[in-house]
Formats: sequence, structure tokens, C-alpha cells
Amino acid sequence: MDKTFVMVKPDGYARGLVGKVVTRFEEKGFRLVDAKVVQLTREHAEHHYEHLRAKAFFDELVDFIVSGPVFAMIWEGKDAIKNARALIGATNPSDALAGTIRGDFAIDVASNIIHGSDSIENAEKEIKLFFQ
Ligand code: IDP
Ligand code: MG
Repeated sequence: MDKTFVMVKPDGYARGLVGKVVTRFEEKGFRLVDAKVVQLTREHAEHHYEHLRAKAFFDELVDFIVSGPVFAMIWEGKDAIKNARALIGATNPSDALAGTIRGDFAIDVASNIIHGSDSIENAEKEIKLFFQ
């Protein structure tokens, strides 16, 4: 059983979508291991998105992710990273299929309501960063 890190971003938290996100993960068959509301510091956000530092939207991304509380979760299940990203949908909600979280609840890439780890290494890094 793998674990993955998932986070409802400030827009999803402010819109009251935490319950819907948790329900989708539970209904898919994931097991919730841990969860909490967190206000990220800029330092934490920059560390979390370190691999995107060279992107033109990096500052916008960090400003956004520290703009309000997030809901951080650890989910456990078979092929957790792949299955979680399938539930979440494509990065740009314009490309995300209906039935995925971004496809159903988001319209703009900069505020796409949810994050999910993209590899086992990043899941371990992100879980450590948020929960230890
Ligand atoms: P992912 O969240 O689907 O893994 P990443 O490439 O890791 O996508 O990008 C992290 C986040 O950066 C995305 O979820 C999205 O919110 C934001 N992002 C990606 N591309 C853009 C962009 O062109 N403008 C603004 N934000 C972006
Ligand atoms: Mg990513």
C-alpha cells in the first residue's frame, strides 16, 4: 500500500470543498491516514514547489498557496499516487475530464483547488514537510 500527499488549496478550502474532496477519496477506496488545516509560510510553500522555481508563474503560485488555509491529507491505497492523480484530473481544468475533481470544480489553472504528489519521492518529501 502506497501513501500519497493531497492538499485542498486555499481556493478549495474557501469555497467549502473539503468535504466533497474527502468523500471522493473515500468512495474511491482510499484510507485517510492523517489530515489537518494549515496556514503555509512562504518558506514552506517555496520548499513545496521548489521544482517549479524556474517557471514564470512561480511567484504567483507561492502568493496563491499562502493566501489562506489549506487542508493537508495523507491517503493510503493501491497505486496511491497514480490513482489520486486520476481522481484529481489534469493540471489545467480546461483539459480535466468531467468526473475528476478539477474537471467538476475548477475552471482556472492558477486556482485548480487541489494538489496531489506526482511521485513516491515527492510524496515522502511532502508528507515530511507537512506532518513532521
Ligand atoms: P500539478 O498540480 O497537476 O502536479 P504542476 O505542474 O506540479 O501541476 O504545477 C503545480 C501548480 O502550479 C498547478 O497545480 C497549478 O495550480 C500551477 N500552475 C501550473 N501552470 C500554471 C500556469 O501556467 N499559471 C499559473 N499557475 C500554474
Ligand atoms: Mg505537481
